[in-house]
Amino acid sequence: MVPCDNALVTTFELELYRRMLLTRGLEERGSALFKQGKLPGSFYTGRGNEAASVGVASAMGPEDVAAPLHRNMGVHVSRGAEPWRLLCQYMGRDGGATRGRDSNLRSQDLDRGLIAGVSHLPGILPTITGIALAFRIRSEARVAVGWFGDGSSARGDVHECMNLAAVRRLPIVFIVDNNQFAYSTPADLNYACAHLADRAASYGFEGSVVDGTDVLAVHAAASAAIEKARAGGGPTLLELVTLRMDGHAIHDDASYVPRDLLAAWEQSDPIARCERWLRGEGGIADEEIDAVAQEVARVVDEAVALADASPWPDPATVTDGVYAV
Ligand SMILES: Cc1ncc(C[n+]2csc(CCOP(=O)(O)OP(=O)(O)O)c2C)c(N)n1
Repeated sequence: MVPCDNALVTTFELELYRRMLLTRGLEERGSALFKQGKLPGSFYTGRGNEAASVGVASAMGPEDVAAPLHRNMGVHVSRGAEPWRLLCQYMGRDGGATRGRDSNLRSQDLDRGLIAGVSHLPGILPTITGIALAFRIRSEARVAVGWFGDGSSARGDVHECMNLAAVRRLPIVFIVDNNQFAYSTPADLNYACAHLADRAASYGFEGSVVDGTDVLAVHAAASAAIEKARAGGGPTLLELVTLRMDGHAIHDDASYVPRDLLAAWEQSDPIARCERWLRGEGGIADEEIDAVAQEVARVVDEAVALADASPWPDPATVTDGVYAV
C-alpha cells in the first residue's frame, strides 16, 4: 500500500476506511463549494464508487501508474494527493495541479504515478496502455492501471487498447467502473452481453465481476490482477459493479434513475458497509473508528480553508506551458 499523507492509521482495513471517508468528505464539501459559487464549471462525484477507487488504488505499488477518471477521487487520495490541492484544482486556484488552467480531477501528478484524464470518455486509455507497453519494453516491474465506464466501454478505443494489451501481454489492469448509467443511458442500452468482464475472454485474458461496494473484495481482486501483471501474466479486466448514487454531475437530479434502485443500493453504501465490518468482524474499537472520522473531518475543514485562501492564478502566467498558439 502506498503511504498516504496524513495517515495516522496502522490497521490496514481502517486505513481503507479512512481513505474512503476522506474521499466522500472532500466530494461533499466540493458540492457545497459549488453551491456557494466558489467552484466554477460543474462538479462530479463518485458517491457509491469509493470502495471501487480506494480498493484498486490501495493495491497498487508506489512505482505503478494510474489513469483514473472523474469518479475516482479515491485513487488520488490513496496515492497521497494533498486534499487541499485537490480542492484548489476544482476551484481554479493557483494551488491546483493545473494552476487554474483546468478543473475536475484532471490532476496530473507524475511523482504519485497519476496521469490526468483528458475526457470523461476514455481518451486516456490509449495513453495508459502505451505506458504499459513502455514498462514492457524497458523490462520494468511496474504495472499500469486504466479506468473506463460502462458507457465508455462501447467505444472503439477501449477495444483497441484491450486487444493491443492482450497480444503484447502488457502489464496492465483494466478497470471498468460499471455504475449502471452513462449520463441518462442505462446499462442495457450500452451493452448486450451479460457482463462487461465477459469480453476479456474474447481478447484472450481473464475478466471477473466484483462487487464494487465491498472494499476488501475489490482490494483482493485488484491485488491478484496487479501482481499477475507484474509477474508477466498479462492483462486482466475487472468489472466493478456499483450504482452511481448522484446525478451525472451536480446539475443533474438523476430523476431517470428508478427510486427503488437507488434505495436498494443505499443499503450497500460502501462506507457504511466497511464501518459495519470494522465494528463487527474487524474487531476495531468504536473509539478508534470515531477518532478516524474526527481526524478526516479536521483534514477536510483544513483543506477547504487552505484552498479558499489559495490565490487565483496570475494572469501574466496564462501562456506558461503553452507551446503552440
Ligand atoms: C468523446 C466524448 N463524448 C461524450 C462526452 C460527454 N460525456 C461525458 S461523461 C459521459 C458518460 C460516460 O458514461 P460512463 O463511461 O458510463 O461513465 P460514468 O460517467 O457513468 O462514470 C458522456 C456521454 C465526452 N466527455 N467525451
